[in-house]
Amino acid sequence: PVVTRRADYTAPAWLVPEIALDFDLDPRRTRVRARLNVARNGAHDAPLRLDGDGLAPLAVRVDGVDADWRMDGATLEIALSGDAHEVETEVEIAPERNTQLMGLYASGGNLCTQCEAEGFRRITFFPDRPDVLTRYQVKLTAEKARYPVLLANGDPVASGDLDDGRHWAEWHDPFPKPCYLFALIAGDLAANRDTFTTRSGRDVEVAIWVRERDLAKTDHALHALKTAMAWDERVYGREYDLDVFNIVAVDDFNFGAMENKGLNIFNSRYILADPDTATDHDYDAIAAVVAHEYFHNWSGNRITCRDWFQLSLKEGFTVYRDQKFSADQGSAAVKRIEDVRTLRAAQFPEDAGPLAHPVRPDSYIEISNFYTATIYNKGAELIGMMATILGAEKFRRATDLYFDRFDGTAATCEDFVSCMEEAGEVDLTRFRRWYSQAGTPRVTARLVHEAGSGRAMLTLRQTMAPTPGQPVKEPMVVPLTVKLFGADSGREVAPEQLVLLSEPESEIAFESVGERPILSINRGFSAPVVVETDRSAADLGFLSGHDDDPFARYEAMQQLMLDTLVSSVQRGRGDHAPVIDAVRQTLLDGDLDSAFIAEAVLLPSDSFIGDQMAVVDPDAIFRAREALRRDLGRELEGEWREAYEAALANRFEYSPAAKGARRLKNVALGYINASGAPDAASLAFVQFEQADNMTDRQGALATLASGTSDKRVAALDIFYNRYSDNALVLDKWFATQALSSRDDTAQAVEELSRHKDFTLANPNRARSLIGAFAMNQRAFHDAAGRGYRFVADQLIALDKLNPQTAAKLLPPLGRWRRFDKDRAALMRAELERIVATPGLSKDMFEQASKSLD
Ligand code: DPP
Ligand code: ZN
Repeated sequence: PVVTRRADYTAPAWLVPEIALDFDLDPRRTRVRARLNVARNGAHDAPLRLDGDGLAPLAVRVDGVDADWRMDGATLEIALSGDAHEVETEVEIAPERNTQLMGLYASGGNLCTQCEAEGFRRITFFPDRPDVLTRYQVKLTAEKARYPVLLANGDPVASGDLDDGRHWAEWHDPFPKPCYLFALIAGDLAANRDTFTTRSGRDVEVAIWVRERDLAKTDHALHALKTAMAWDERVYGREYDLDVFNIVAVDDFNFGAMENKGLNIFNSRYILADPDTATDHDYDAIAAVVAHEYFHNWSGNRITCRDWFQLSLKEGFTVYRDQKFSADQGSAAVKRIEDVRTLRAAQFPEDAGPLAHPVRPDSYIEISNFYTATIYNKGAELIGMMATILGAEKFRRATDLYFDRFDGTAATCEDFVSCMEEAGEVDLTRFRRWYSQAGTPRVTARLVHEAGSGRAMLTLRQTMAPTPGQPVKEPMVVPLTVKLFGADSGREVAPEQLVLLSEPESEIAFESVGERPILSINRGFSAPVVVETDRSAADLGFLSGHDDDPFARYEAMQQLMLDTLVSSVQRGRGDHAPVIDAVRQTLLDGDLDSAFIAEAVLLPSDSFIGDQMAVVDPDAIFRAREALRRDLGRELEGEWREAYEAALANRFEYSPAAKGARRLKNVALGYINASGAPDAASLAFVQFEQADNMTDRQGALATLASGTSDKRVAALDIFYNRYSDNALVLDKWFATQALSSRDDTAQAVEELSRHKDFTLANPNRARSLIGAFAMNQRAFHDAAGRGYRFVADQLIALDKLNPQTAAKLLPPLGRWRRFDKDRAALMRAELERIVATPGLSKDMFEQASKSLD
């Protein structure tokens, strides 16, 4: 397979200022005529090369006459004599046979597109690279009865009926855009419409398009959209720029959603919500993704990426923007905790594994494999660190400069950082290493106090383990927010300050510290690093109850829990008392809100505990965690029941307070169940049956699904029958069982893969079973290798349909280095079997072969 390298970038030989596209739409046979105005870019005599994938030209004309052309592999090559020409091509494609869901495909009776990163070349011949910016004029023609709605990017300009039962519509997008932002939809859809008035007084028609029967589930997304539009005006000074903004939901989608100019296309799971079918988590995710795609209009569309190595330029920044947006809608502290948990669950393992890559990668085989937590979530942390270093005011000045200077262009990460530097009046030379070096820095912090002189010395040391292709690491710039509390008084003894650690080691002195200080560090998670301290259980207990930074408070509790669990795993037994005391203190703290309490008292996940250990022992981790859960359940049973009952009376409402109450209620239910209380299963079953919302119903179902009570099968059956016509809820039914902590989960999942509602053709469904199961550490890492074999079988089958989705599910199988010899050998054997599969996609080849190295 061909490796693409960042160092090889050259500007496009030909530009395409204008294109006219004419689609004759039909699921079996769609005719695509394209008229490109091409312009030679600079002095050279290179031919015009147009990317294609699975296309055969039916006609090629230059300036109206049949032209000389040849195919070079999948690329159409045309020799051109002048500096500007009109090039016409014609191809035929079959959307209904497109199982990759890249390009033009059929979903639920509609025709839709997904072009990022390289799907446009499956629709028509074109220089498929993000630095070719083109004005689009699009005509769609289709059978009217079947496809009454025809949408494309930009503004509608004309439409009409033909006398053969078909109709047509023309759309024009005045903003030059890369072809990955092209989109069209033909379908039988209904709209939830509204008007948004921009702050300069322009009216924008906004609409969310879904199938008629789902209309009632679109209010939340529509409200989120308008809230996001206003937020971007207020916080970043960015206004929407077209007269219409359309969002369409489809059921079969590789991504969560796509930011096509003026026509966002969404996976229906990030649009549809009502209390009966969507959890609070779903509601939050919908608002976040709607905002994310909307924000791309500026950070992504108006300013796009020069090449795909710059992907984090738009994704990291846009995730940062959507995270701040969500933080502004409710509890910023809880949002920060959730974001850090996601980073640790998805990105830290990536950085520590065979697929580690920098936020700005240097090479790829298949760019689809780089839509990763590193590009997105770590990329967002990089923006956050720069915002911290600059401060709010200068950060805003820097983003203004960036939007101003690079509007209408295809830019680079370097362009963004240089704006930060210029407007922020800081030197970010060394900070840039965050873009080029993979890996998670480890910072060791030691605090020594001399009682006599009142001086406290904080010694910080940073190290970073080698990653594939980067054996030696340079020191990073790590912004650490620190503060000291007095162990006796509990008061602040040194105010919060920002320390920029940029050397391998550095010392910070605090004067006039009269009592023994306790270190609070990486407050607010100011840097995406692992911090190691030698703080005692007592000090962590103190911070978990008293730190005034909510994140640091949460973090102290997590560290206390982790220390306890890791020592239990290693010694077979740990002292649970400090954790129980700290959890009690948090539970009974009347100043804390329920959402925060619920987050703080949750034990770290099996896999996060595993990440702390040299060799992961999934069974020992599971036992240690269950033992601590049981003791927490028993020792605090009264407190859990009180918390549970306090939340019982609430009727459904989507508000931060009501969400927090439900969160704490479900966490409490889990602990009551862990205590072994005889009535725990019936408590869960009553909640399951009486719930007026999906959060409570699924929370109860999850508790029952991990247990042994006779209510388990009943609840699963009731749930299935109640929602058998709702694909998104059935995904939850599959995922809940795949995440069960029962001993027979691997077997149950194998059986579920033969269930009549299971299909690999739908990415959500594939992820709900295969993806969820591979996250279930103990079940997936079954010592006999049953889980590995099952996942490999499924991925080999899925690869034939949808390589992109298959390859994204591979990483858990690639982490063999973290496990014992026997498991490692079993995992490697499956990776080898995948690599040896005839006809393997380059997506899977890249992921599996890199994982074996
Ligand atoms: N649609 C994906 C996202 O918004 C890729 N751009 O992140
Ligand atoms: Zn994005």
